[in-house]
Amino acid sequence: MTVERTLSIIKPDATRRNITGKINTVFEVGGLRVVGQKRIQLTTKQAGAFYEVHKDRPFYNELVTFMTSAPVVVQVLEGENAVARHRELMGATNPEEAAEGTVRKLYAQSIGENSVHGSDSLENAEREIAFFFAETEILP
Ligand code: DAT
Ligand code: MG
Repeated sequence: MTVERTLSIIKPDATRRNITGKINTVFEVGGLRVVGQKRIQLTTKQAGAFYEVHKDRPFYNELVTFMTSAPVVVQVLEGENAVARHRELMGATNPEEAAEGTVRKLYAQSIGENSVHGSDSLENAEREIAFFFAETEILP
């Protein structure tokens, strides 16, 4: 049994549609717990740095513009195998390929406006959590 933490972001398409609670219900029912949470407006600089890994991809500018288009909810989720479990509950990047019952199948609007971000490895989770949260802001 490995309890992990992962970084979750509820994206602008979802804050705009007032469905952050519906999304977190999927995560909570799925066994994850919100242990840190804030609603913030990302700057272009922050969004660009957060998604730096994608800087050479054709969708990078579109992604940064979208992520700064409305507030986001950044949160730390904790639970058994949280990194993989969260990705499972999110569903595939492209909502057309996402499994039934996943957040992206239920709520995503397109491959770009896909409602949620989740860390893809434990190493990235640690880095991404530290990007947004001080240790004192995480309250299990
Ligand atoms: P994920 O968010 O599932 O980890 P990713 O890391 O490959 O997916 O891409 C990061 C985000 O970039 C993704 O959530 C939405 C956007 N994106 C990815 N592929 C895209 C594409 N082909 N067209 C437009 N946006 C895309
Ligand atoms: Mg990713």
